[in-house]
Amino acid sequence: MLPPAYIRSFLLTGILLFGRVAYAHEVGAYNKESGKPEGHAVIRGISGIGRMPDNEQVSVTGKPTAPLQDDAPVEVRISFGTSVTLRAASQGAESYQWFSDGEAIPGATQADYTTYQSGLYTVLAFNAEGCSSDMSEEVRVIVEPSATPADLSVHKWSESRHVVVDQTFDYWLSISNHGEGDASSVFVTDILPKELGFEALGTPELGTAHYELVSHTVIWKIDSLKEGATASLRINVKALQTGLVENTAMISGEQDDPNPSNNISTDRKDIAGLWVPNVITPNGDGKNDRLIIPGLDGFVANELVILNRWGNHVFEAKGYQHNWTGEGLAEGTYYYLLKVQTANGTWQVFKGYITLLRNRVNAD
Ligand SMILES: [Ca+2]
Ligand SMILES: [Ca+2]
Repeated sequence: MLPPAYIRSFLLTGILLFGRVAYAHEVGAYNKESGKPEGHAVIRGISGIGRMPDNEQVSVTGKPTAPLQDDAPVEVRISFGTSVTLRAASQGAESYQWFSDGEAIPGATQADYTTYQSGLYTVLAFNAEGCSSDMSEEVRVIVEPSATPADLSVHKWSESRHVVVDQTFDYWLSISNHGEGDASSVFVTDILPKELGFEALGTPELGTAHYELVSHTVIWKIDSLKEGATASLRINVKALQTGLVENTAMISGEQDDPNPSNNISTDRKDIAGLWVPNVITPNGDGKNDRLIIPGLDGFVANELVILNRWGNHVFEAKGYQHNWTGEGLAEGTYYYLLKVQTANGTWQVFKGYITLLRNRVNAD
């Protein structure tokens, strides 16, 4: 019989029977030397408010024994791609909870738990009353990487469309394992240059990805990339400055890589301050019917002049509203002169040709 060295009462939540309250008493004993609770029982009863349990319903259950006793191995080594099943054995246990590196593993509540990942594994046992055992001994699972080399590659590219300052656009990272073996602990990094602001990441096809603000780096981790497998990741950014943006991504894995030359990929993209289309087609089909100048509204002020081939002004605007349709003008080639004022007060001049087409196939 357990000496009642500690007694803790608690209400069983949500149970009310004809105005009476269900109680549970936890009864246990302390170990004199360690001072820790040792031995455990639960007595359940139903009583009127303010009275001791009248023992209408009583159950007494011993504490389950700690699973994974002394005979369990301390360390298990498995090779990459294989798994090991850990087994908890506890007297009086109804359910379990497995932990990896101290974190409860969701859904891992059976006596057996199968894993293919490294970690320090422990398990708790619960009896029918919900009393838990002591935490089990630890079992370390070590996954040893495959020794077969794997040729990883990364390819980085950006959207081909014109991008001006303050617009967002996408980069893509595409990775492959060309073999001959499977790759493990694959690590892809992409440092965004100062000309770009990070906006969002797509969901990677494999693994997990995040953006590290301090280092401006997209980090993409994949536990396992099988021989012949590919995966991609979309990175959405905003252009912050004009000029050529160079952006490099790198890949590495745990295995030897017989071809390091494809482990790095650079994309070069020209960010324009302005982009003036070189054709408009004012035929009412909704495509390129007006001269729309992306990026123009990012400037403090602007002045647009459009001239015909004889040098006559056919259109003039200060603070252009993207509304020139070439109305009343013949098809043909026109010349534009666009002045824009930047935030620091300086003026920049853009000039070039615009072709006006009315009755032909639309040029997008
Ligand atoms: Ca490679
Ligand atoms: Ca059109």
